[in-house]
Amino acid sequence: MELSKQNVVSFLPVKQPAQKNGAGCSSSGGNGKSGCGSSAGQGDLSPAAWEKVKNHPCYSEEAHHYYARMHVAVAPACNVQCNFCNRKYDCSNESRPGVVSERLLPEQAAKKVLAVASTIPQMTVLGIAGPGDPLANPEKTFKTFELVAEAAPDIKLCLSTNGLMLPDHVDRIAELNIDHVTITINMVDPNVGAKIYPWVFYNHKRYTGVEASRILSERQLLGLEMLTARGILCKVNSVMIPGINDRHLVEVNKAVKARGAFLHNIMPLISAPEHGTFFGLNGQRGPSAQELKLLQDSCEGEMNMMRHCRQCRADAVGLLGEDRSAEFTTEKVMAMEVEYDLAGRQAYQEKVEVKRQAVVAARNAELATLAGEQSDISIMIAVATKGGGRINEHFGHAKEFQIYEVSAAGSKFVGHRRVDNYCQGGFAEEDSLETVVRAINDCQAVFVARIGGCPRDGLKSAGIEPVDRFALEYIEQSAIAYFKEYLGLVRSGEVEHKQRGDADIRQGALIA
Ligand code: CLF
Ligand code: SF4
Repeated sequence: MELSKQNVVSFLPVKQPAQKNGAGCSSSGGNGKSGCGSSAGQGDLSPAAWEKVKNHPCYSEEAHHYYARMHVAVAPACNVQCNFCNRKYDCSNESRPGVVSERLLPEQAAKKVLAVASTIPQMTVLGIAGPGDPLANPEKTFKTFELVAEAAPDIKLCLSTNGLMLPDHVDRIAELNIDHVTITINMVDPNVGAKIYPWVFYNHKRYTGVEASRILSERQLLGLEMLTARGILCKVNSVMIPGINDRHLVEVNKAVKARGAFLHNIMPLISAPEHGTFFGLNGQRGPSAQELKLLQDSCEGEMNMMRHCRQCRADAVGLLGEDRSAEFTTEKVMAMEVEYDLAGRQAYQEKVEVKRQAVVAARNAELATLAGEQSDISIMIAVATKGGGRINEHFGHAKEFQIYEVSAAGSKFVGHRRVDNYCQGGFAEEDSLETVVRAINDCQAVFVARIGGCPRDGLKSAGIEPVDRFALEYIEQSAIAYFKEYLGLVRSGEVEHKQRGDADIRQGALIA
């Protein structure tokens, strides 16, 4: 992207703001590694694997800007107790704590899937992820998948489980063409597990302590091996619990990689006391943004890391990060006349692919202008976006910021930060500006479609440059252009490059 003369940059001189968590940024810079968790698209995936992931918003970071998923909450029971879960709410293995989903019967769920698919043609994946464990409710789970497979054969089926009962159901999973399975594996050492799982209920008996975790771990790893032997793509979710399994997750990463897992999603523990979980009530903290990123970076070798998980609710609908479930309550769905238009969905998705290719081409063209660039500098940029790979959200309306790391190797999506939106009901909330600053404090700049004068000044005084001159442009292309300018200013001595501080991961209750 070439900049016009009016677009001459006004980078802020870098200054270090107060660091809330005290952990200095030691970001290692984007290495440009390709993979499913990166924005690099097909990369080195086989054509068969690419076909499975290319429009799955969780298995492909790039796809999550364009394609939506939905969950149906048909599985209420659970056979495990996790210390980060309050059983009043949805399964925290794939949901943030404190969320309650509307529970459905399989027939209601199937009708809901058709209703959503007819309204949201870019909805490509049905996941069952709770509110308990889907395989502690196998009949309801598989009945729902059967009904959907028959009525909407183009929708990918996706299952998320704690893994305890997985080996018993692998054949059924394969028969039903469920080719994406997530297993939450928080440990491979039962001594670590005993600090996370007070009990498991297996073969009509309750087990506690180390024995409970030994059974769980053996069953999880066996299930993973059985699935990958059948060519089913497996993602492993792990909750990062500082002081309990944070260092150990490197071992978990190696163990699941050795058993053929396709993708590893390390998620932050969310443990606000108001969620009423054991960890929340006992003061167990979650990781800071940089602690999470450093662990993800250290696990990123041959293994694809997922960094765009939104810890969705068990009845989530829409793009990751948005929640349209209120449009599809049981009452509304049951009253809807649904006509499943397969051809219409396919035509829509073909148009999405054309837009997606344009974004990739623009990014690659901009990246080519960095060829031969030698620099160790990397910066992080927060982006306000509504999707489509563009900078198209007003600062005050953003409920989350996507975070990109940019270096001479290119740009890379490295996470997102949830915030209370600054503009609430037309009024600016000064307290929420502070929350936003803490959430993106490790970023050099924030890209927005528009921004008002007050938040602009507040961001600048925190050392974060508000940038609206790339409004409506492509995110990665703009990030690379900004980085080039930044490097130029550092080299000319106008800006002194310093790594920024740490940032907060939101712990409070969230509705979506
Ligand atoms: Fe749902 Fe999970 Fe399938 Fe995705 S979610 S069952 S793999 S379709 Fe995705 Fe949501 Fe994260 Fe899960 S963002 S919580 S990883
Ligand atoms: Fe809660 Fe899910 Fe753990 Fe069951 S598996 S206790 S529902 S977090």
